[in-house]
Formats: sequence, C-alpha cells, structure tokens
Amino acid sequence: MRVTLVYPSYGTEQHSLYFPFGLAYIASSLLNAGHDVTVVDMEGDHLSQPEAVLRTVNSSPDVVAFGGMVTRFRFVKELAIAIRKEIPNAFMTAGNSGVTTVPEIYLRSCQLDCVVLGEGEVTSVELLDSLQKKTDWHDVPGIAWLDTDGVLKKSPPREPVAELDTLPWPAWDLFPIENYVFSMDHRQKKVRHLETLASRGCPFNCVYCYRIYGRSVRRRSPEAIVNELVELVKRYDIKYTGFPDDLFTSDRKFVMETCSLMKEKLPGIKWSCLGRVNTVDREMLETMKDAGCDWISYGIESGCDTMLEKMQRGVTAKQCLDAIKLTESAGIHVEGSFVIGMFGETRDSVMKTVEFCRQADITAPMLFVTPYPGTAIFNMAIEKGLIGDVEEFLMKMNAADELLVNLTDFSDRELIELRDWAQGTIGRSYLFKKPFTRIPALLWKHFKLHGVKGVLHDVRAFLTSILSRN
Ligand code: B12
Ligand code: SF4
Repeated sequence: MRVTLVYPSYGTEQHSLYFPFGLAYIASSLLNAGHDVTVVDMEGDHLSQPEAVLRTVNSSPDVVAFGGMVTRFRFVKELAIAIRKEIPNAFMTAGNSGVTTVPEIYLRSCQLDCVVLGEGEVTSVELLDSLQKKTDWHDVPGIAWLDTDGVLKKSPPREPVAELDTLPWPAWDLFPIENYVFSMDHRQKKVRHLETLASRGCPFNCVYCYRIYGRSVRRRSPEAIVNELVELVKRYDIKYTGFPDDLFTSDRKFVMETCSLMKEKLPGIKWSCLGRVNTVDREMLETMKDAGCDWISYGIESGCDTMLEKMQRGVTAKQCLDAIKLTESAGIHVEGSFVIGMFGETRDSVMKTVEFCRQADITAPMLFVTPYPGTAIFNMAIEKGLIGDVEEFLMKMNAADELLVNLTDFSDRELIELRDWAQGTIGRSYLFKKPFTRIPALLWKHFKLHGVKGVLHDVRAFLTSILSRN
C-alpha cells in the first residue's frame, strides 16, 4: 500500500527541531512490512500548510497517517480537512499521545477513519495489511473509530512491544535528516546531534504527566543502543546524542552497563538525558560523566514540599537540592524544569521555589502547569469545570508558555504577574551571582540565536523586571 506519513509543524516561529521518533518508528515498521512509505515533514522541511497538502496529494496515497503530539492538534485538523477535500477516498488515520487520550475529538474534528491508540508499530502494520487484503480493519487490536451513529468504538487493546530490541531502527533517511542533525539542540548549541530511545515507560506517578508507555519500564539492551549510536556516528557524523526516554535513569544497573559500553565504543561522544533526583547517586553520576554525559535535565517543578506532595513527585525539595549539587560536583551541567500554578499554589509556595533556585544557583523558564489530556490533573480540571470544551482547549495549545487553564485561586492576571516576577527574580539572582561570566554568555547565546533583536529583548526584559521588582 502507498502510505504517506505527515508530521505537522507547531508553528512558523523559529524553534529547535526535534526529530519525530514516533513517526520514524512507524515508517521503518511499515517499510519492513513491504509498504511504500512517503514522509511529508512540515517541521523538518519548513513547509507551509498548502505545501504540505500539495506534497501529500501528489504522493497519491492509499493511506494518509498523521503524527504530532497533542499540542499540534489544530495543525492536524487543518491539514486533515484540506487533504480530505483533495483526496476524499484516501483512508486517513493518526497516532500519538493526543490521539490516544482524546480519540473522539480527533476522529470527529479531523474526519479520520480511525486512530491508532498507544504504541503504533505493530498496529499500523496490521491496519495496512488488513486494508490491503480488504479484510475487516475494525478487528485490528489497538484502534478506535466512530460508528455510523457517531459513537466511539474501540477494538481490544494492543499489548505493548515486549522486546524493544526487535523493533527496526527509526527510518531516519525518509526525513530531511540533515536539517535535524544540524539544528540547534536542546542546549541551544549547534553541534551535529541525533538522539536515540533507550527505554519506554516510567514507574513514577506525577499527576501532571502522561505516559503513553505506561508504568512498567521496558529497556533495550545496552548493546542494541550502542550499536545504533555507532551507526548514527557512521552515517551522520554525530558528535552529540541523548536519550529522550520518559526517564533514562530509572534503573541503575542498566545505566551503568550502557555507560560502560558507550565509553568503550563511543569515546568522543557527549550526551544528555532526562533524570529524576531520587534515581541518581555519586558513583552513577561519575560513571555517566566518564562515559560522556555533560547535561542532565531534572524535573524539579517546585521548591515547596507541599506542592511537590500535591504533584505526587515522591521527593522533597532537600532531595532535589542535594541531587543538583551532587550532579554538578560530578562535572555534569544541570538543567531544572519548574512550573507554577498547580492546584493550591500560594505566594508562599512560589517564594519557596524562588529561594530554592537561589540556593541551588539554577535558572530555568517557569512554565504554567497545564492539564494535558491523559493526566490526573486533566481529569481534576474537568471535574472542577475548569475546562469546558476540550476541543477549544486543544485548539489553544501552542508553545506551552501560555496560561491555558488556571488551577489556582489567583486571578489569571495575578498568576501571570506572579510568574513574571518569580522568573525575573530567579534569572536576576542567577546572573548576578557571577555577572562577569554569566551576563556576557547569555547575551552571546541570544545574539547567536536571534541577532541584535535577541539582545534588545534581554535588555528590555531586564529593565521590566527591575521596574516590577515588588
Ligand atoms: C522529546 C520530547 C519533546 C520534544 C519534542 C518532541 C517532538 N519530536 O515533537 C520537546 C522538548 C520540544 C517537547 C516539548 C513538549 N512536550 Co514533549 N516529550 C518528549 C518526549 C520526552 C519524547 C518524545 C518521543 O520522541 N518519544 C518516543 C517516541 C517513539 O514515542 P511517541 O512519539 O509517543 O510515538 C509512539 C506512539 O505515540 C505512536 N505514534 C506516534 N506518532 C504516530 C503516528 C502514527 C501515524 C501512528 C500510527 C502512531 C504514532 O507510535 C509511536 C511508537 O510506538 C515525550 C515523552 C516520551 N518519552 O514519549 C514527551 C511528551 C510527548 N511531551 C509532552 C509535553 C506535555 C510537552 C510540552 C507541552 C511540555 C511543556 N509544557 O513545555 C512541550 C510541547 C511543545 C510544543 N509546542 O509542542 C507530553 C505529552 C502529553 C500529552 N498528553 O500528549 C509527553 C508525553 C511527556 C509527558 N510524559 O507528559 N517534548
Ligand atoms: S514526570 Fe518524569 S518521573 Fe514523573 S511520571 Fe512523568 S516521566 Fe515519570
């Protein structure tokens, strides 16, 4: 079958490019099963919507399948409607976390024939095989559709892939890979990079998080991970990599074994990962550093224990602080993520986060807590009537730094002002701790990213934060 996989972009603003691993795994599985796969990558090729529609139509597909996380809903909707008009007989489907958590909205609004729920490799192959053989595709496990009365129907759930090593490598070459390899990485550095997925799933239970791969963790073998990385070095000359897993550090033995093999087979490669403060220790961090790890991002979220409890983080602010210090003393740069606006947030809890950042000597953008579909806080927000129309809510999602739903007792304006104040205070305190190195480094980074405009933006932000100090 001729299938066109469409990756929607989340906007024309300049942003770092992240390789769409989900779609690339689907592509390689379909190729392996003998299907004829085309990719229309709006993001990687910087395509406008009409260009993406034209490319899709010109590929004469039997099946069109959309990827893209929940924040790209409105782009999927616009594309799907436009493509449906041009090729009404093509079978249209989609996969990813958004589709899995709010299937009915995708099916109805994007006029899709069905959606693929959860992990998509096996399901998409069986779906296409069924369409090709003209058997009843409704029997394929792991999908959802609307029946003729518009009622949501689901086939039996799909079992997760038990052995990740059996999956083919992502089909990198179907994508404009050079644009990804040479894009700015998440550290906002330009070095040839491409990540690889080492595991799926996370055993923890944070209330704002959605895990498409569930709580039981499956890991690839260290040999398979390192073989793939060796191939990425050979093919694309990458110098930097990382693991966009839910949680790379969830198992100590696995991390230690992977590091030891990386050190042996990939001596010059540096890398980063997502970590959790209660899953690391000194020996592990030193081993990671020795194997090339130079950057860990910890989800800290708040410096207030009451908020951390409400988020079911299962860690205290003190544990976070200790882990940051330990990581830095191992020579690894720490990036923390922080949020504001959880249920029960108060001025006092925000002050604690500001003080935490000062003590940890850390800075990071502070995002508003957003109840993404599939999370515990999404259900709470629905119950409390804070999200009326879910589709309207999805349509508003964009770059994730806007306040979409206010879960606190503050007014929207108060919460936004509190966020601006906290972020400004954290940023200033960080910069002025080492002003002669940090301020020029920040200005240089923003100059490289956005030119003179970037520097002017910093100066304006600085002056505004000084004026709104209280
Ligand atoms: C890397 C990453 C990013 C990257 C971008 C990734 C990208 N290419 O778009 C960056 C850093 C930019 C990012 C940003 C954000 N992210 Co993010 N991100 C991830 C992360 C860590 C890995 C994604 C990944 O590559 N996974 C590996 C692939 C193989 O899995 P997958 O994409 O889910 O694909 C599988 C299935 O979904 C399905 N599938 C996927 N596509 C398709 C297509 C078809 C046709 C089919 C049939 C099936 C299918 O099959 C695939 C293989 O099994 C995930 C967590 C995770 N481990 O998945 C979070 C995650 C996707 N992000 C999430 C969130 C919330 C965000 C932010 C909103 C966070 C924030 N507040 O800023 C922003 C949004 C930015 C924006 N404007 O869109 C949530 C999504 C929650 C939800 N309910 O949808 C996740 C799940 C994290 C979490 N645990 O809560 N993210
Ligand atoms: S936020 Fe991180 S640690 Fe918490 S459940 Fe999600 S992936 Fe796991």
